[in-house]
Amino acid sequence: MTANTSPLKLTLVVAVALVDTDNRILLAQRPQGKQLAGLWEFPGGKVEPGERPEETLIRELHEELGITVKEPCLAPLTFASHAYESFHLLMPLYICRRWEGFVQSMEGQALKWVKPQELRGYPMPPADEPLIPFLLDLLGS
Ligand code: 9L3
Ligand code: MG
Repeated sequence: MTANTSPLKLTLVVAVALVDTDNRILLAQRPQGKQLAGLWEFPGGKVEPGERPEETLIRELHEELGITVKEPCLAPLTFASHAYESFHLLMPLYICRRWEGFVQSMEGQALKWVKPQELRGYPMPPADEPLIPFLLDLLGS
């Protein structure tokens, strides 16, 4: 066995499949200047120290999309993970069908409501792409 010389930096990021009444899912385009710029992701962000993942998601949805989500509306769906060169991303995906307010781009990011069967047409970060089959199963293709 080889000794593991570099500690694995684990980064916890939460993401959400926001689903509207037409069964469409919201994708957000990562802005220029950020890592993975131009790719379409399920909205979310990094869990800050002292936060529970659900609290992170509520905060991020408010900051990025201007909507208010209540914790019981967030149902855990599955996990994604991806090993980048400098860290390992662990990303629980939640589903959310109920929120207050209108979804708007608070940080200048492009937003798109996408039918499940059209998700594959949007280039995604490597952690997000493997989540598509779960959503197709859940929402129908
Ligand atoms: N990330 C991947 N897919 C997502 C989200 C919300 C985030 N659906 C990745 C991109 C970055 C890291 O997580 O490598 C942290 O995200 P951010 O804080 O740069 O948005
Ligand atoms: Mg984010």
